[in-house]
Amino acid sequence: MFGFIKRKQKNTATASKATVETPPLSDSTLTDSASAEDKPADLSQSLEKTRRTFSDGMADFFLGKKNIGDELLEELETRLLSADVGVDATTTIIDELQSNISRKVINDAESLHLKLAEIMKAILLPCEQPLSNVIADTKAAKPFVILVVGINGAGKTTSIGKLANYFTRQGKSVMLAAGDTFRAAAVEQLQEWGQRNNVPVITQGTGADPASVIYDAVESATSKKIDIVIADTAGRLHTQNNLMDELAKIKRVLGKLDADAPHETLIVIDAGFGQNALHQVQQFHDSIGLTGMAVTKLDGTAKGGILFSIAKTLNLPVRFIGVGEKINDLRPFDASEFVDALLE
Ligand SMILES: Nc1nc2c(ncn2[C@@H]2O[C@H](COP(=O)(O)OP(=O)(O)OP(=O)(O)O)[C@@H](O)[C@H]2O)c(=O)[nH]1
Ligand SMILES: [Mg+2]
Repeated sequence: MFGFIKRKQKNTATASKATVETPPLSDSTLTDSASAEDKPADLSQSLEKTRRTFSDGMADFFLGKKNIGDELLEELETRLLSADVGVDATTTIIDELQSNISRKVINDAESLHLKLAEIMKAILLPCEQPLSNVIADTKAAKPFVILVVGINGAGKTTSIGKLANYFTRQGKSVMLAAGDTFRAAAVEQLQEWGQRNNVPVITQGTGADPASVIYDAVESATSKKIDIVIADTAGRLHTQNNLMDELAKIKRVLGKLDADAPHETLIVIDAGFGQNALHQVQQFHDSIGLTGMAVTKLDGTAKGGILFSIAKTLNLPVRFIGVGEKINDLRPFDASEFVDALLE
């Protein structure tokens, strides 16, 4: 630990990258812009593209106009697969429906609808482990450090902006760390989110060492008794190995301040990537170890069934889902609400 601090002090003395804290705006500047965006999107409307993949053409079945039997199950199977529910989860759903039909537990459209919802919720439920519960734990670290990772364009920086909003609404104090020092304009993008949320942003500019930026942020948050630090990271470096090495270094360096930090390593994935997103998650998990996921852009894709694939193949909590570009379009993942919105 001491060796690191000595090295760091030496670096700081010679480095051209000074740490800068962009302070929050004054309260009066913020009120108008925050209240203008107060209305959260309606979930079933946001999930419309995926919902239509499920329900277009199924209305006759659900309204009881067609017989409940093999034809219906085949149709449903096709629809589940096209929404990227994946083979495993689809098989579970169809097999369970089949057995309930055989045992006459399902005998009309209503019982079919109810059972389908019940099976789908049961698949997703293990992924519903809200991050706010973890943070609310009396033993939770302060500051609670969230390291946000993922490939470029997945929605990391935007989700950090939304997360800052979510936590400040809960009365938590938040600080952001501009750890994407690779992409030009990434720092400014995060600073804008900081201003919109009225929270400070720690930066050292483009080209700085991300581990140093995030270390400084956590140190500053500790002295200011800030509740939560959310750190942005680059999505692309020259090679994928470079990226993983950089993320591993950030984790190592943070560990010198607090052996348990980062307390959450959150991967952001774009739902539109479908099954490919699963490979990404596995790769990051194998390299650096993840503790949770945020699945974004569910509003822009018909592949929202990816959540079921995630639940079946990855043993990781889905902390949040992103359903739009507005500041409050990120919500804690709720399995029951999600399935109801899909089957509405
Ligand atoms: N429709 C929609 N767009 C989103 C959502 N989340 C993020 N986006 C958009 O996705 C684009 C990329 O988002 P960023 O937050 O910049 O992605 P990033 O992962 O930080 O990308 P890099 O910094 O390049 O690694 C932006 O245009 C966002 O507005 C979402 O839930 N829904
Ligand atoms: Mg970014």
